[in-house]
Amino acid sequence: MTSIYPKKQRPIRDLTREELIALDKDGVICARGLLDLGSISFLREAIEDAIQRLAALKTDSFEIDNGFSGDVFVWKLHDAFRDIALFSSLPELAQQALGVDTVNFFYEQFFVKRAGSPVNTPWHQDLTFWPIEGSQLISFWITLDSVTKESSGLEFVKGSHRWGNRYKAITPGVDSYLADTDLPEPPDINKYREEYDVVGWDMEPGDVLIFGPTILHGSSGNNSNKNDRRALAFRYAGPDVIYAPRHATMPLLWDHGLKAGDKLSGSLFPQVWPDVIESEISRRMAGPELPDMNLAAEFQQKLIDSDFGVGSKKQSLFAVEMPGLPKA
Ligand SMILES: O=C(O)CCC(=O)C(=O)O
Repeated sequence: MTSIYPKKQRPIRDLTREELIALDKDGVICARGLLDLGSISFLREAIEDAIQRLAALKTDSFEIDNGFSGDVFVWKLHDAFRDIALFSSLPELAQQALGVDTVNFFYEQFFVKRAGSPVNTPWHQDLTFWPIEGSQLISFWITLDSVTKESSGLEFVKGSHRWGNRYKAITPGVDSYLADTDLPEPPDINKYREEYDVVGWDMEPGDVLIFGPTILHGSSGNNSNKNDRRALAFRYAGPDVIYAPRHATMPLLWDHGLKAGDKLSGSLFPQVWPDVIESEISRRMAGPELPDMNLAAEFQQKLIDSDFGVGSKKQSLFAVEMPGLPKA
């Protein structure tokens, strides 16, 4: 049967055996020339449009001053993000990187640091931010601009995906709610750089960083005074990844119907490989889906109850005023 949805794009090249071996061993690779420049210019337009629209909607909870902006799950609102997430070559590349039979989309996130933005991304692992568990997770970090270490190229501690440690989740701007765990702080990589195998690459649009959920990574502020650094991460999951809600993890503001222990699936985490499933994506294909205001209110109430709400001493970056909810 022919699909009524956009045709899946094939990768312009497959991941090579050498790249897959290096990904397993080092925990990260820079895959050169993996995306076509058409997709990059599509994303450039989309990201600027998304930033404008999100600013107007005032839903951008990750917006921090100083030339940094970021957001998550923009694919629910913006069709260009949706089409890259579901129908670009990324699902097939995720299948190659994970070596699994089925792939679900987890979410995407953008990190824009305008020229001169001092906002750094502290060293962190991704898995501790997320209300999930599992090992079959892969992120594709896509730059829309030429990027060097000076302009906030992402750096990694090679091999740290194998250390077996979990560290406190520390975000740009250092969110108090996400850091509210007994986990230890990540090691001070910047202070003791020579003790670690730190790796980073100068990149051109089309090059993609591919990495797993437990590798330590981070970036400086954008110290270039002329080049913006606009990056997006698209993240995919294999079948061993389950929903595992915990305190101090990224809120999910769209109804997903999953219970703790369920495999990621459904309308928030749709299957994308070998094919999309119509019942999972038909609502989104019919139009944008705004965050569920009841879930947003529930999350704000949780922040208030645990002393991270608007006006509290520990106020989280996620805290926003909502009608009907008390302030601290
Ligand atoms: O772009 C950045 O500075 C952070 C990216 C990141 O931490 C990620 O994609 O997991």
